[in-house]
Formats: sequence, C-alpha cells, structure tokens
Amino acid sequence: KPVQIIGAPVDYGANRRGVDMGPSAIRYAGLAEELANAGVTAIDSGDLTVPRAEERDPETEEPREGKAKFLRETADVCSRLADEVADAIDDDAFPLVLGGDHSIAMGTLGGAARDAEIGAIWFDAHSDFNTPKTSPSGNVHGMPLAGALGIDDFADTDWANAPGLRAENVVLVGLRSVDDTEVDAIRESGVTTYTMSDIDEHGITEIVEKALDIATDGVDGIHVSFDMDWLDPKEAPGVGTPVRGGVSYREAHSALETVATRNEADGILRSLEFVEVNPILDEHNETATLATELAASALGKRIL
Ligand code: DIR
Ligand code: MN
Ligand code: MN
Ligand code: MN
Repeated sequence: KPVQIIGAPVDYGANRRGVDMGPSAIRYAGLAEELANAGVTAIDSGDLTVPRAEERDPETEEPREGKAKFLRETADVCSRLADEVADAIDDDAFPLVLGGDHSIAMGTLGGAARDAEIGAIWFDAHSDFNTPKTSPSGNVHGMPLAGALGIDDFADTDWANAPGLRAENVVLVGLRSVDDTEVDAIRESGVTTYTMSDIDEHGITEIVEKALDIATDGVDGIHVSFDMDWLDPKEAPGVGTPVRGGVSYREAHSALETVATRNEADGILRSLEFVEVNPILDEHNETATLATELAASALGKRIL
C-alpha cells in the first residue's frame, strides 16, 4: 500500500509561531529518501492551504463559554484535512500526516474514523484533554483528544468529533504533563493511560504491546498520533512545549518498531501523524530529522 504524505502547516493551536514550518522541515530533512530507503512507496500530495495566523483574528465567537484561540480557522483546516485523509484511505493509500501543531489531529482522526470504528495510540508528554471551557492556555493543541471524543463542550462540535473513535480503544502512552483541569475528564472518558512511570517500571516494549492490545481490540484499524514532545527535549529540542523526563531516542524507535511489527502481522495501522516540529526553536533541524527516522521505523524499517 503506498503512503500518501499530507502536510498540515498549521500553528493556530500552539502558543508561538513556527510549528507551521514543520511539514517543510520534515521534507527538507529527507523524508522521501528515508522512506525510499525503508522500501516504502510514498506519494507526496503537498500541503493544505492554510492562511497565516497574522491575517486572522485569534478571537472566535464560538464557543460562547471559555477560550480557544483560532477555533474557526482550526475548524476549517481540520474539516479539509479529514476529507483528504478519508479520500486517501478510500484510494487504498496510507495517510501520513505532517504537522503542524497537534490541533490537526482532530482532522486526521475525523478522516480515519469516517465509516470505521478505530482505536488510537497517543504518544505525547501531554494528554490533550482540555476543552475551551477548561483550558488554562486557550491553545487548541492541548484539546484534540477531547475534541475527537466529543467531551463536554465539544459534544456538539461536529468538525472536531471523530464518530468512529472509541474511547475504550484510545491509549495515551508516556504522559508526564497533565493539567488539573484534564484529570476528571480523562478518568470519566474510559481511555487508558500509561505514564512515564509505567514505562520506567515495565519498559517501553511491554507498555506498547499492552497499548496495542487495547487499541486494536475489536476495531477496524488504529491511528497513531506522535507528538514530538513525547521525546526528551535533549533528543527533540525543536518543539513548542518541551517537558523534561521524556523517552530516549532508542525508546521512541522501539515503540514504533513494535507498532510496525504488529502491523506486519495484522495490517491494523490505518493512519499516522507526526506533529509539533518547530524548526525555528531547533538546532540543525534535529527534530524534523528525527521525525523522518521515526516515520521509517513505524512503516517497517529494520536495522537488518
Ligand atoms: C497544555 C499544553 N496542557 C495546554 N498542551 C500541549 O495548553 O492545554 N499539548 N502542549 O501537546
Ligand atoms: Mn499533543
Ligand atoms: Mn505534547
Ligand atoms: Mn511488567
């Protein structure tokens, strides 16, 4: 199955500019070559058209309660991204989405969960479970899981919701920064969480195997959403919200190799995205380079 690369050069959801350059940075770092070397056939369908943040007013009329910057613009981009992802799947291609900040996951999930029941694995330092009402920052990149699952004030936000995404098949892996405002929503939602402490205790392979068991149980496929801030900032400095104590270079590869091995056995992987690469906060485009290598691992690259 060919991989279809879709760029979403969006930074409406982040608290500073630059993550909209993520898709360019990842391509410049050699994504096409890295995938070709891994034996993966890839078609690049380019980037979605995204107006610059400066041309837009961050205030939105909706929701009436609470705060979510650039929500209208985010709705527009996510709707178009969902269509592209759903079209790619219809064409029997495998969507690989390049962010952009994590708000775009509502688009990817919306497309992947169209006419299908899916699970998801969320590799992220953060839980992304805020809503406009609860968010301390107003940044939509802290909200996409709540949006996709239709939690609280996202209940009627059609563009954000991924109808076929089942909370019982959603697994967050490697958490280490959760806002107080997110805790109850996470507990009530029925998702499974593994923190960095769980990885310390059991090791990355065991945790990812468990995550795969849960995410794949009874579904048509799974989405893997990979926030580059999941890694330790020493490995991935080019991200907007770095948090110390993340996974190592090798653990990140191992996690995605485990996903790839499972996918080789059962073909369960339906879509994949890498988000939050911000090259202007980076040195020598390190974080984008890492994203290209990780994409290859997820799509089946092996050391031997
Ligand atoms: C924080 C940061 N929880 C917020 N979230 C981030 O703004 O809601 N997610 N950075 O990846
Ligand atoms: Mn995130
Ligand atoms: Mn994050
Ligand atoms: Mn154990």
